[in-house]
Amino acid sequence: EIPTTDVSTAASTVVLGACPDTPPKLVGPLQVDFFTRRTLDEVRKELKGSLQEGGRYKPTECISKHKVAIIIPFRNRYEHLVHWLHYLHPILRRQQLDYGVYVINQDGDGIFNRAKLMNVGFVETQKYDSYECFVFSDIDLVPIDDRNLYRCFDKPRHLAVAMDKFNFQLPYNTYFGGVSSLSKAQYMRINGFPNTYWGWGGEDDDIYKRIVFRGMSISRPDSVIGKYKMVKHKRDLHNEPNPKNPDKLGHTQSTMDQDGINSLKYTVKKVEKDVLYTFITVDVDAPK
Ligand code: UDH
Repeated sequence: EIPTTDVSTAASTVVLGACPDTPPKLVGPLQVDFFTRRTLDEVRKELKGSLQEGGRYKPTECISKHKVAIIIPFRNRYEHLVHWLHYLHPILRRQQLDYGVYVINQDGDGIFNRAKLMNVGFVETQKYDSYECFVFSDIDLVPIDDRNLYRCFDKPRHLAVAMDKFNFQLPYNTYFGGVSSLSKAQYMRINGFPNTYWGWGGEDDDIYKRIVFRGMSISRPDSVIGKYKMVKHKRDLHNEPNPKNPDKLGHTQSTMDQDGINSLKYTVKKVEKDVLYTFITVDVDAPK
């Protein structure tokens, strides 16, 4: 006879408190290099124990106040993606965020549209969780100080303030490119980002103008904490500088109410959940 054991144990309830405002395990300046060759599989092995399917994480030691969707506009930058995942997941974990990583992949080989992909990310990520904060990051930018918090602030935030390629300075004062964060309310107040900046250039300045025209200003970390390394690369195919884009910037105030989250049209082609990220392929109706 097989002895029966009583497997019912008293439910142990562990009450978690809120995470502290300043995450206790941050280390400050980090070593970052892009010479080490890494494969996606190696990075998966490194990180999979701590992540949930779809590139999700939340702290087990406390309840995070910051539910953040990290949105990456993407096409054909797989090598950069591997570096980004290798460095960012541990940083975001130390920052005690409740977060998910969403790669918004432009389908086809039409002209690239960074800002439209970020709008798609804003809409699509809310189907996965009740995100209140959105961090928009280029795939080739890795912060070299983990005190640069990937969360939202009472003003729209520009995070990539001191990039190596700009000599660890802002290229100009109103620069809002690279990495930024906006709360849902801040984002809605500016009608999201423009959908009409095809090809390289201008869209980040348009976003900055939207913020100002809606009576907000931006916040930034200081230039020590806000340091970044960029993976060096050649200009991408189908993302040439578009000479029409700079001219559009003179009209942002009148176009921003018609061109944004309220006029966004796209089709999701495919969603793939990896342990490191959720990969969403979208048709943005790109001109050739
Ligand atoms: N992106 C892609 N694929 C593309 C184009 C852009 O994934 O084909 C994404 C990616 O997240 C990238 C971001 O969009 O980090 C911004 O891309 P960008 O080309 O506008 O900006 P970046 O600063 O390069 O990366 C500018 C051209 C650099 C030419 C350098 C020549 N030395």
